[in-house]
Amino acid sequence: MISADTIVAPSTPHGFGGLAVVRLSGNKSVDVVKKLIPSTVVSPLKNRYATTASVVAPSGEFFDEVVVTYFKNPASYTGEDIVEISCHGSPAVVASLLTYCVEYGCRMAEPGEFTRRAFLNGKMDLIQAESVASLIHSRSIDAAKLNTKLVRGALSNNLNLLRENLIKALSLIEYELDVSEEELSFDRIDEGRALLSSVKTSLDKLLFSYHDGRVISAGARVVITGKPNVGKSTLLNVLVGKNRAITNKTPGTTRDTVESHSVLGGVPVCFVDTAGLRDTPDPIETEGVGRSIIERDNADLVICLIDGLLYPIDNIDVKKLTVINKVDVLNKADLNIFLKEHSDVIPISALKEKNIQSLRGDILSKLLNKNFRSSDVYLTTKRQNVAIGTCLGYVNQAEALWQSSGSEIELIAIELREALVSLDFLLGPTSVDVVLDEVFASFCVGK
Ligand SMILES: Nc1nc2c(ncn2[C@@H]2O[C@H](COP(=O)(O)OP(=O)(O)O)[C@@H](O)[C@H]2O)c(=O)[nH]1
Ligand SMILES: [Mg+2]
Repeated sequence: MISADTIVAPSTPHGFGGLAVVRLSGNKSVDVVKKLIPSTVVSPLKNRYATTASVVAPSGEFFDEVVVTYFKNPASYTGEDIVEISCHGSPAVVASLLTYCVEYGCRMAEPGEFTRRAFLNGKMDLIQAESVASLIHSRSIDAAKLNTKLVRGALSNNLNLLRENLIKALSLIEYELDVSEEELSFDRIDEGRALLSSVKTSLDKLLFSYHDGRVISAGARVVITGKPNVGKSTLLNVLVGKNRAITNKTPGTTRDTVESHSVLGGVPVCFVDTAGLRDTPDPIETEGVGRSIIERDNADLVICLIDGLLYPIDNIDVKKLTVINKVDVLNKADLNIFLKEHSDVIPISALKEKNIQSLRGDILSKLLNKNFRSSDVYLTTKRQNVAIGTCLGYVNQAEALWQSSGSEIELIAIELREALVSLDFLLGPTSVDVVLDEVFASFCVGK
């Protein structure tokens, strides 16, 4: 499918740099470039060659010395004719170049439109397309590696295998419905059951992978809460390795939430410092406390910080990581007694940076499952998780029906078709009938 419009957009971020890349895609790309770079009329762009050339402004004036690379359709990212122009990296140069392209017949691209076209032209499926976006936004090398794997089709291949097994199971049923007058034979019952059970195992494994996949790919929000003056802001600063939040012995110093990014064992973490939780007549601080509560409720992990000078403490919540601060100024004997009674509490000194490395390890083990292996394939988005969950629901129903009498085989077919539709949300639609025709082609005539 080739779109009517030829689109243009900067492919590099806004700002000053050595180079900026402006990309065109569509069947008018080469014509637009001919107007922009008159020398390409005489010596046409060569497919997959980078050429140094001069851009001339519509006024006829020399504009910029650029490098143009042409990717002829269909062997390009979008499947259409693409021209990439590397110009000098000033936002003013980029803006003018875009204006000229529009003047010569391009339209400014919508967000994600290049990748959308790549999908529509069969260059990638939906998982690959959304992983391109996640790859671009990766905040750690592990996140980038995971998303690269998905862009290259690791999850799609996995799901295509599942799809094939579902279609095989469906073909057994369809065969019974179309051809056979008998009830499902025992061989076919066993074969179908085995297929469904293997599909179920794989779907379960994928669903389980979502938690870690999301945390690695999108990152985690770790919120530091506690009463005023316990050392939350000091802890934020030490965890992110910079003096981000103001710390002071005056209680109620932090009012707004303060965020700072860091990478912890491959997981991109956004640490959030919050206003200390207390009742206060100050309306600004009260607003801060309200924000703390919202942050706490939306966190992937809450670090509940307590002040060692103020214990005994109350309400240790097992779902949080409870950390006792200021151990540098605590009586050692008292602290040891306390830790014996509260073995889950992690002792630190944010100020003296004591036990911080071990706290980082504890945070990481709360964020990721124990058996996380970066070599495995993971679901990374909610959309994938929902589609796989839906698919599993239908497979479970199909399996339950499969156990009961042969008279209900039409119902099994309905469930299996629905299961396949839920995979279409990830892989793009494949007509089940087309695939079934293929499956039936392998059956002998008369069988
Ligand atoms: N002795 C000691 N003082 C600390 C420690 N952590 C923070 N403080 C001090 O406690 C006070 C309050 O710290 P701050 O980080 O602003 O607390 P917040 O109100 O919870 O954000 C400051 O004077 C810090 O220097 C620690 O580990 N040991
Ligand atoms: Mg603070």
